[in-house]
Amino acid sequence: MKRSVFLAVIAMLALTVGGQALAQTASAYAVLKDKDGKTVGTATLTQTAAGVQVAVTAEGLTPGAHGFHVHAVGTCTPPDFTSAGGHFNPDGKQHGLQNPAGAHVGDMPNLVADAAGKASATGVAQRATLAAGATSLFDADGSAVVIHANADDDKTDPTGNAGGRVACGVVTTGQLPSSSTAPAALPLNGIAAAGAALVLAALGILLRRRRASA
Ligand SMILES: [Cu+2]
Ligand SMILES: [Zn+2]
Repeated sequence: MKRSVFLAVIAMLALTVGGQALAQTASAYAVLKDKDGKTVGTATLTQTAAGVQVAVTAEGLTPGAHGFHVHAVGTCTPPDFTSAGGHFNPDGKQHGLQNPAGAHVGDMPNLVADAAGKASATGVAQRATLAAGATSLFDADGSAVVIHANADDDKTDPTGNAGGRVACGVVTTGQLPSSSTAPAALPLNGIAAAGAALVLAALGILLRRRRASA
């Protein structure tokens, strides 16, 4: 029986440590607020081979295209959100996905709002990482996700002529809190699956030992 308690403790430790590591490196989120502090959207950030995928849903936008970027500083001070700095640009390139001298790591395709002002899209901040490194979104001053008033022309350095900033959210490590409107969190399923596998393995060892001693 002592052994089973020991195994259970090991399994719980593995789950706790594994879960925290996943939450710190594999995913992040941002709650997007407008100049009045009202939540107008959320973004879920996931590490991929190409960079950091940013899945955003937002509402209350003017219909049409809106510039959408990762900005260099994780500070969103209303009403103009200039505190978030310029586009995240650790490589020292020019702005624009269509600029031959581009692009910023934080550049992503326009977010397009429907007639009701709702938008959802998935962009990738190319070469960005949630882990440590030269292109980490978790550098010393953090980073922010910003939605602009106008369309990004994908060419004009350094802003794409996307106009003012209408929503801003600080990139935060971990899972989107359940209090905000959250899409299904896949990494949590991964943690649950790893936990189930560990418990099954522990049970298997126990059964084998019982059989051997019987
Ligand atoms: Cu921007
Ligand atoms: Zn840019």
